[in-house]
Parts: sequence; C-alpha cells; structure tokens
Amino acid sequence: MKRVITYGTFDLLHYGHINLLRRAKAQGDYLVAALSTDEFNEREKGKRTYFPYERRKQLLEAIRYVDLVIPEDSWDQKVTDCEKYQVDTLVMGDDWEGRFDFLEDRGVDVVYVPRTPEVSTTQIKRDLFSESRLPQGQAS
Ligand code: C2G
Repeated sequence: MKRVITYGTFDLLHYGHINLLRRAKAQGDYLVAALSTDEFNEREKGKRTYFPYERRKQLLEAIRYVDLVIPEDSWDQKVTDCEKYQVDTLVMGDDWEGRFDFLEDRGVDVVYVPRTPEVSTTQIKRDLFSESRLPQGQAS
C-alpha cells in the first residue's frame, strides 16, 4: 500500500483543493490530509479561517480521496508525520515548489502538482465583497 500525505488549510473548500486532493490520491492508495489548525493558521499564516477546524475537518473527511485527516499545528511536523504514517510520497501544489525537498533525504518522494490557477479562497472572499461580482467564469 502506497501512502501519500498533503498539508493545507482547505478553507472555503473549492475545486482547486479537490483537484489537488485527487492528484495526491492518484500518487498512491491511502491519503492523509494534514489540516492546519485554527491556531496554526493565525500564528503562522496570519490568516483567520472562515470555517473552524472541526468544520474544515468534516468537509475533508467527506471527500472520497481522503482517508485520514490529522491536525497540522507546526511547520516542523512533516518528518515525524511521514515516519508515523509510513508515508511514501508528499504532494503539494507547486506554489510550494522546492520547499519540502528535504524530505527526499528521509526516503519520502516529494511531488509538486500544478495549482488550479483561477481559483483561490482569497479571490472568493474578494469577489464576495466586491459590488461588481459576477458568477465565476462570466466576463465582467
Ligand atoms: N491549491 C491548488 N490550487 C488552488 C488552491 C490551492 O492546487 N487554486 C493547493 C495548494 O497548493 C495546497 C493545497 O491546495 O497544496 C491547500 O491549499 P491551502 O489550503 O491554501 O493551504 P496552504 O495555505 O498552501 O498550506 O505546511 C503546508 C501548508 O499547510 C500549506
């Protein structure tokens, strides 16, 4: 059984996240999603999530590609996570290109997959707060 792990906030879950999770699962048979806690997000990413951890966890657990959701509360837990969950491959979007290559030295394959370019949680929030918002995909 090939085991894969990925990390993220996954707030306001959207199809870019789903593309990532699908591509991560395609790298193996079992996918662990390490979900940033509310405290980690605020302390380390300087962002407040719309949904709290338990709700974001509930959403991730409903996704067919995800087999286990664990908390991410430190930048430094990836090595121990990969050992604890016997991970073969870490998958991240390519906005993280190069950032986790150190795991290769620990026998973990690191794969960066292209982000889905046109969608982001930040853009969703911007659109929802702007007056001239049109449903996505319509020319403004
Ligand atoms: N992603 C994507 N396409 C998008 C948006 C996100 O492929 N349009 C990917 C990101 O590259 C990441 C994952 O989806 O691999 C989760 O994205 P975020 O929730 O924004 O997570 P992030 O803030 O990148 O946190 O330790 C790593 C961090 O926890 C990653």
